[in-house]
Amino acid sequence: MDNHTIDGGIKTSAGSQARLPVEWQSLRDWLALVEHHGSLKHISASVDPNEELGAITFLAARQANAPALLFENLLGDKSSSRILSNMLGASKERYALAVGIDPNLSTAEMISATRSMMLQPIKPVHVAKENAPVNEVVLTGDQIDLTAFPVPKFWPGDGGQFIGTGDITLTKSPDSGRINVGCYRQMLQGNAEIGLYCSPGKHGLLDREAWWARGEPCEVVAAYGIDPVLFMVGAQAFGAEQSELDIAGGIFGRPVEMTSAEYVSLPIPAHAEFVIEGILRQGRVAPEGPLGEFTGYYGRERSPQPVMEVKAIHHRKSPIFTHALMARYPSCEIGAYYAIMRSARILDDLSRIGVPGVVGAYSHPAAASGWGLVVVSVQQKYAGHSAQVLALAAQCPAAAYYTKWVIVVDEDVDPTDINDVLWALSTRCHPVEDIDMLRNTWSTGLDPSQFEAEARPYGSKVLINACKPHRHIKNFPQSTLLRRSTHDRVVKRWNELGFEGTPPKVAAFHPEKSSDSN
Ligand SMILES: Cc1cc2nc3c(=O)[nH]c(=O)nc-3n(C[C@H](O)[C@H](O)[C@H](O)COP(=O)(O)O)c2cc1C
Ligand SMILES: [Mn+2]
Repeated sequence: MDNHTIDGGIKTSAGSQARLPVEWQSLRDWLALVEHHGSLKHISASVDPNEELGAITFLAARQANAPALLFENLLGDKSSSRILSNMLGASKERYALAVGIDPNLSTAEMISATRSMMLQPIKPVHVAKENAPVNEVVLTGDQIDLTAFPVPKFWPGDGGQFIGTGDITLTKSPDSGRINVGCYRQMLQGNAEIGLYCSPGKHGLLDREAWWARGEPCEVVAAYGIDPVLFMVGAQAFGAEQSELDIAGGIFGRPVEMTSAEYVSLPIPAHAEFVIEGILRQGRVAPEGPLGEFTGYYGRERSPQPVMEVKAIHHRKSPIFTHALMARYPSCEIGAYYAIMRSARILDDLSRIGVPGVVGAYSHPAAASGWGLVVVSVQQKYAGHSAQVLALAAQCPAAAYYTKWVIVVDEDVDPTDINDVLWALSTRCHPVEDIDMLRNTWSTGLDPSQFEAEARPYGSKVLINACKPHRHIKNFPQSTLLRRSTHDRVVKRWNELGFEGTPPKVAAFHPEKSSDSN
């Protein structure tokens, strides 16, 4: 196929994984690209941020290909702010438009393209304050009033208004200086105060504990209007000493532009829509939550959580706040992009360990945003190989958190195709032989299946071997495959037979032997 250019100047060829640096710089540029692809809906009617915005997002996003929603008229707002929801959601096309790959690639191809772009980190660059669009408006001291901006409450049982859901949150390690970017929820606590919920093991929490252990406050920068690449890397688990800013640079194919803050020593993203600088002091807590979460439940009771003192605000005029509705798939903001990136990270972990024969992996987004279930495919090369891959996948850093169901399948089963996976589970797995359990694994206070709530961070996992049993692999019943010659004849006659378009692709064929060929 001919090369074609998608807006933003990204040259791709259909079906190819080649890519050039992403040319869009800001959320606004990216939205123009998304709009050109018919994947952005402007909502100009007045909408109440109090539950109505959440309800519209939930209903509009019940389809995986639902557009991103830009709310332009928020009830009671005098700040000319706008809110973007379903930014990426369950759309793998918008993921592709964010990272500069062909939106027509299959999920498996997107995972492999994502692996290569995440392996080439590029450090951020500094731009002067006066050249940073985020500094169109800078507010400090008494000028700070977060209640002047529209802040949604999403679900009827939410414990407050959440200003940070589609956010990125920067902290620094006091030991190494590494800047972490995480996406952690933030509840409005006052004009200049914001609650911050980080679950155990998250890097933002480890950084803050490290500052407090030195008797010093922890500086924080949070951005609530952020481009999709920074948002996605903030939401993904990378190594504790890796800076997600470098990973984002690798994905863009150029450095992320950062500028200096007014109060804290952390940098701020130069092209963000809305940024706050804050300080977390040990012992300063306030009741926080609950929030209707990615699990589809109010996962955790209201509890005391650290509060940020807000020291400065930077924003573009008429800022766009990014908001992430947490809900059941596909209405959840943790959707296709998350599943693709997590799967790429799992494949990286397995390849770093050096285990051979791993072919593919997928964290299905309908399984609690890709956190609930991981499928890995392997070409079995020796006795015990599939069990080895299964155990390593279950506890590798990219897959360990939350995951309850870990499944290994043979290479002829596509992990991204849930129909294929269910077929393997139902025909190759002998439950009494092929299931193991892990106990006391890394999980979260948001898992609704455990009681009492204190037990929730201790998870468990089921390891399911849905590969052909290696002992019997030679005489395992043959699966029904088309004879290549017959297949080719049917493909040629496809339109003559009255079918439109091209027939589905078939990867494997009946083994031809002289005895059974026609
Ligand atoms: C929309 C969204 C909201 C999230 N909210 C939280 C949260 O409130 N607390 C939390 O600990 N993790 C939350 N996460 C998950 C973290 O962002 C994710 O685990 C990430 O890896 C954290 O960064 P870290 O690995 O650098 O700690 C959220 C993720 C997304 C996409
Ligand atoms: Mn991190």
